[in-house]
Amino acid sequence: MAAPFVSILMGSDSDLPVMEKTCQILKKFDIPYEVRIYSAHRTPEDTKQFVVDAEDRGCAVFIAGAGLSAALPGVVAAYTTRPVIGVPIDTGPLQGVDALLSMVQMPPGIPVATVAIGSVGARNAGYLAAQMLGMIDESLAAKIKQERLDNAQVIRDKNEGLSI
Ligand code: RP5
Repeated sequence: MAAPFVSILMGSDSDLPVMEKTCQILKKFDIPYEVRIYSAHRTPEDTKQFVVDAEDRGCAVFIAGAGLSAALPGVVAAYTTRPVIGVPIDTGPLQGVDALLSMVQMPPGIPVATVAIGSVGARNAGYLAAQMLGMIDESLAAKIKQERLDNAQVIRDKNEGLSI
């Protein structure tokens, strides 16, 4: 059976600089992923077909980034029972607050695990997906734990180096 993978969707190629941060995290943990541009508003039928097909092919977690009136993660969540993580993109006059509220206010029964606006959220989307896959992959879970230990040591070392 093929390894479970993550499908990353974004509403526009203009979202790519932010969503690349998600890819970097998945790459670091050797998690297979695919990246596609699908818009809930501009290509609704294609979006539905992609989600249904990706689930059939073994997608374990969907990550969807979108800006403005960001319907994409919610639409993805409507067509799958796999976990969906939403990344609000910091674009437009409201700088992602509009996208954040669109994603976080899902109706009961159709959740979207919404992370922070922009690059920080995009990175955490990668970590969250990794932790989900870590539930069925012990070596992945061990890598994530080791990174936490390493990061804690970096803070301790910084304390040692403080000179004020
Ligand atoms: C959203 O509209 C996209 O996710 C993007 O954040 C925003 C602007 O899209 P473009 O006009 O740059 O294609 O649907």
